[in-house]
Amino acid sequence: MKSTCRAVLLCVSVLWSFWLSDGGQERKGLREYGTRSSPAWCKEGSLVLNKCEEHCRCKNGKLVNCFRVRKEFTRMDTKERKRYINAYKTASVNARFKLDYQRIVAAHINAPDELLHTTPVIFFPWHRWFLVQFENLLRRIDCRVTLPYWDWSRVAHHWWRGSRYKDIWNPGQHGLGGDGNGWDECVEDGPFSKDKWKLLNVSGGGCLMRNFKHVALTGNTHHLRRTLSLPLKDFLQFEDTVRNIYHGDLHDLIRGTMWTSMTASNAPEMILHHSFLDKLWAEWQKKGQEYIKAYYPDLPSKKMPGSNYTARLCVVVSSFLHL
Ligand SMILES: [Cu+2]
Repeated sequence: MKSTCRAVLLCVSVLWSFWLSDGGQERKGLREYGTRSSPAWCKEGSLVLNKCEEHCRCKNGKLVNCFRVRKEFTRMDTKERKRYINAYKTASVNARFKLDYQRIVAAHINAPDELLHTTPVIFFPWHRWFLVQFENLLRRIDCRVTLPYWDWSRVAHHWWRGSRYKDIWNPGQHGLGGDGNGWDECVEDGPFSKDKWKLLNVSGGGCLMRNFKHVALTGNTHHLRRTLSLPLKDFLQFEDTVRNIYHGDLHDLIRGTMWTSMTASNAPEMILHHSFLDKLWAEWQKKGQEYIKAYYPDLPSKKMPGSNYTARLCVVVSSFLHL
């Protein structure tokens, strides 16, 4: 009973992180905690950052109820974006972390595709579990890192654009590089270009591939607003729209490594895409107590493929965050 209460409490904290996640804005007015154990300025009730940049509440001179903040990638500053990309690259190439990186990527490859992506029972909870595994790994490299999300709805009509400094596909060290070349689809610019980074053997090895199809996304801001406003009874419609339209669109239009579930989990953009889908689910859940567990209490209590967690548990993200 006690642990259930704790899980629910922490869940709220993590969902907050999504509400606060519009780039650097939310940091205004927050003071960095540093390493002092009992900061004199820790004003009762104020919100402060701890040394891992978690948002914490100041209570009796101590920082409590700390939670992670996930931010929108194109609204993060250059330094934060580079920090994330460096952690991601370190995880994927450094011998200390590579096996764990591979284990997570392989979990997506080895779980049956139909189960993960065509059954509503598992799609949201499984990918939430998957993202937290990734995030925990990156935070072993730099504890300030959280998974960013990419809100593609804001650029739905030109999502492939990489020419502007803030664009996700920008070729700079703070971007993911752009489209693949016309013949073997290899990405040739940015931190994941073919001369700098390779896919794992479990996903076929070789270069990261993209083959952008310049077609606008269905999920523009208007479409998303409509989907999120669906009433509780239409949960299955909400889930189906996110999974089949929003989720599928990006995989099908980026193509290359993102195109099949046998390789997609090795593409850096997969994390940013799924992190946004997870945020959409979190936004749905924050509409009310009954939305948090809509549909999922009826789930079987079997463990999910590749995971020690049941889908039911992953409805409440922080119950396995170990914060
Ligand atoms: Cu997937």
